[in-house]
This record gives sequence, C-alpha cells and structure tokens, in this order.
Amino acid sequence: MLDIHILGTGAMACLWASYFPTRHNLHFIQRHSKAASFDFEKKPGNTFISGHSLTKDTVRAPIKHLIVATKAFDAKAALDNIHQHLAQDAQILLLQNGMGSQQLIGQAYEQYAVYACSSTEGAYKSDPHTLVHAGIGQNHIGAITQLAKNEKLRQWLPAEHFIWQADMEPILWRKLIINSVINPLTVIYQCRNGELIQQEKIRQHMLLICKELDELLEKLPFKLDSAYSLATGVCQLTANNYSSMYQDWQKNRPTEIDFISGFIVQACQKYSIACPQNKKLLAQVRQLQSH
Ligand code: KPL
Repeated sequence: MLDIHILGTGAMACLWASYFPTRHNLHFIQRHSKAASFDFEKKPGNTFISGHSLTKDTVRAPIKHLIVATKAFDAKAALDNIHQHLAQDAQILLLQNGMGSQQLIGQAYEQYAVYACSSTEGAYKSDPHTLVHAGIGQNHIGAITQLAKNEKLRQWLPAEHFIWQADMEPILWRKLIINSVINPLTVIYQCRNGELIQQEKIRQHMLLICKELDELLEKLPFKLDSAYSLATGVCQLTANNYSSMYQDWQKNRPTEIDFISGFIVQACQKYSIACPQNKKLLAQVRQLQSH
C-alpha cells in the first residue's frame, strides 16, 4: 500500500488516479477544500474512485510519490506551496502541456527525481465529479533530472500505463509543435480539431504557421516530421475533440498559450527566425483570453 499525492483534480489528475490499484491511498491536494474526501466517477465503465482531499495546510505525511496535474502556468507555484512536505527521496511526475514549466521545475527541484509525461490520452470532466476517458492514448515518460530513473518510477507508477523514453526532449518538442498548431487555431476559429483540415481557409492559415515551425525544427539536434504532417495526423485522429485550449477558453479559464506559442516565439528568437505568424497567434489568443 502506497500513498500517492496528486496536485489538482482536473481531467488528467483523475485519469492518473484511476490507474492506481485500489489498495493505494490517493491524496488529492487542492487550492481550497473543506471536504475530507474527493470522489469521482470514471466513464465509460462507471468506476467510482475515492481519495482524501487535502490543502497545502492539511498535508501530513511526507510526500514520496507526487503527480503534478495542474496547468503549466500553475505548476511551479503549486509545487513550491507544498515543497516543505516533500520526502528527501520524493519522485515527482509532471503532466503539463507545452514546454518551459518542466525545465523551470527541473532546475528548482534538481535534488529530486523529476519526470515529465507527454500524453495522447483524451479525457475531460463533464462535471467536477465525472471523468470521461474519451480516447485511449499513450503516456510517454522520461527523466527531467539526473535522479529520475525508469526502475524507480516502476516501483509506484503502473507500468502498463506508460512507455519509458530515454530522451524526453524530442518527445516534448513533437507534442509542443502539434499543440502550437492545433490549440491556438481551434480558439481563433472556434472549432473542433478536425475542422482545421476540413476548411480550406483554415488549412491555408495552418500551412503558414507550419512553415515557420519547420524552420525552427531544422535548428534542433534531432529529426521530427514536418509540422504540417505532425499536426494534420493528430487533427485526423482527434477530429471530434475540442482542444484543451479551446475548452479552457470556453470556460473562461486562463489558457496555456504562453507555454505553447510563447515558448515557440522565444525559441525562434533564440535562433533568429522571423515568426510573424506565430507571434500573431500568440497575440490573438492572449487578447481573446483577456476578454
Ligand atoms: O493535446 C491536445 C490538446 O488538446 O491539448 C491535442 C493533441 C491537440 C488533442 O486535442
């Protein structure tokens, strides 16, 4: 029996919680909570999952196994809040989209085993206590800090739910490129992922964005497919989905745009690549979310 701490109660937090054997104790750490427990139902299958509900002030046990399932812009602050409760040999799994937050946390928490996950799972909450596992995908996990090792992770994270990656960098970039094309465009055109390739006007816009991303990809020390083929492949596979950014924007929540297009624009600047299309996307989504 292990104690598993999970920061957050969003879709990814619940999905990972549902992967642990029932003999383990789940502890959900939330910003505010008056309840002693946090329960939800997972669909399809109608499984009920229950855990303790904690805040940073009610965490007791030293945290040894931690999943950080908040959005990218909240991740470091949420971790800093409970930092004093981390056991010396704590293992920390990061589930954030985009790039930047994993590297920031890796630097600040170098003395711990920190891992990052890049996921193709489709999940959303239809209400605060219902998780819908809409699309079964894969979780690619690899090390962010030196202490992070596959053997250590397997001691607590169910092995059937992840694929170990010896080098996480290309995996995170691949997902970043996909997210930097699909997510902002679905907000701007207010559509599902599939419509991006079905509507010619949007597809033309997508091509302009991808051209700049391909220039950036050429500077990287590993080879990935072209941005357009990466993005269109995922548009086809997830045609009926609304992207996570679209869902955040719809619910008036902040989006992860700074960790997606923001990171792309910074990387282009680093390599002196002009990226007017990606800059425009970043500005448009920032503007839309401020209204
Ligand atoms: O990861 C996604 C997201 O919505 O954040 C994609 C791959 C675009 C699927 O919707």
